[in-house]
Amino acid sequence: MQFTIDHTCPHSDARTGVIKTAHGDIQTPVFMPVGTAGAIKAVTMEQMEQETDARIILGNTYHLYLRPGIEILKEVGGLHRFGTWSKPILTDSGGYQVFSLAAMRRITPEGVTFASHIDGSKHLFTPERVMEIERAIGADIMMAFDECCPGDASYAYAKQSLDTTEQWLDRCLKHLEQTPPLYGYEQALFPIVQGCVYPDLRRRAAEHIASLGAPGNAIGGLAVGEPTDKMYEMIELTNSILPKDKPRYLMGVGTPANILEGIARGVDMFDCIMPTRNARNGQLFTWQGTINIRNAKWRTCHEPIDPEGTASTDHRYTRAYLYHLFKAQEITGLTLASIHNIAFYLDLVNQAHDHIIAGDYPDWMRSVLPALARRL
Ligand code: PRF
Repeated sequence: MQFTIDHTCPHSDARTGVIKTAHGDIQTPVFMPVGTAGAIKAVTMEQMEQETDARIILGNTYHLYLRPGIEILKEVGGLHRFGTWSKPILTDSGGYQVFSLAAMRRITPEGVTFASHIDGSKHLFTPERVMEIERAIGADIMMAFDECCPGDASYAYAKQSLDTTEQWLDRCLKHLEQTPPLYGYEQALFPIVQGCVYPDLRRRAAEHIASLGAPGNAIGGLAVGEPTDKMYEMIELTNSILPKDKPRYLMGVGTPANILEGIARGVDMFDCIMPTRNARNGQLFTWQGTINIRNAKWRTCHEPIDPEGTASTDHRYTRAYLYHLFKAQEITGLTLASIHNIAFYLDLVNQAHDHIIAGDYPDWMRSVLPALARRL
């Protein structure tokens, strides 16, 4: 995997670049739509290709391991083939989903035992096991197995948690050195900086990870209940230490404003369930602000879903029609709203990209933030 930086912003830490993977190039900054169980909820792969500019999608180790299970994935040669997605895939390690979804989880230095949220069956995730699973899924980018501690964790808890995450990272790396990829192409491991909101822990984690020379690095443990200012402070601190010439991925973040602020602080990659989950609740992101399509004010609005939208469905269908679909609980409503929001998030990072190149990124960001925060 290779990362080249094409442009750096003279007024902020923003940059544009390209990540080269075995399944194609990824222009950065990039937003990665979340396909937890190997599907972007409510959207087909054809629609992802034709209606959005998605360049890489995310899968979750925790979910794919529980269902369909890695034997099925191995039989077909991995998730790219299983889901017919030929562009890059990144897998999260389960180090977050186990903590947010599984019941009865118990963390030991060895790993995490947990009960499946599907049938209550018991499982053990160790760093070695997670690497095996991510290899079998066939992700181009595999995330290290980490513990994400809550935004309000005590210093003592956060420190112990970071010790565990660092030991698990060493074990992930060692396991990968000793085992070849299953499908013959390169699968890059990204370490994850944890450390909660404690500057000395973040610094220690970032320095350790910077010394490893990984092909890319991630910032985890943010957007988990801490104040937004703290999140930005931790991003700045972490990015001041992580290598500049490697892609930086801010995990699970966030709102359109969070993404633009992250880009200004040198982040290249983002993922978040917000565009897809909020779409299913009727919330649409636009350059004019967010709208809730279930609001009665849209019942008679015969204007396009989004006159500025990049998806053809944004222009083909009207707000009144989408309002009707939501009211009638027609599942096509979920599809149209999800396509819209994914296309919007990709447009957001693409416009950021163009303004970094134009040299006016911070001014442009400041000019669009007020409208993005509006509720229409
Ligand atoms: N670790 C992992 N996945 C994540 C996170 C993390 O800290 C977050 C935190 N925002 C989202 N997804 N492995």
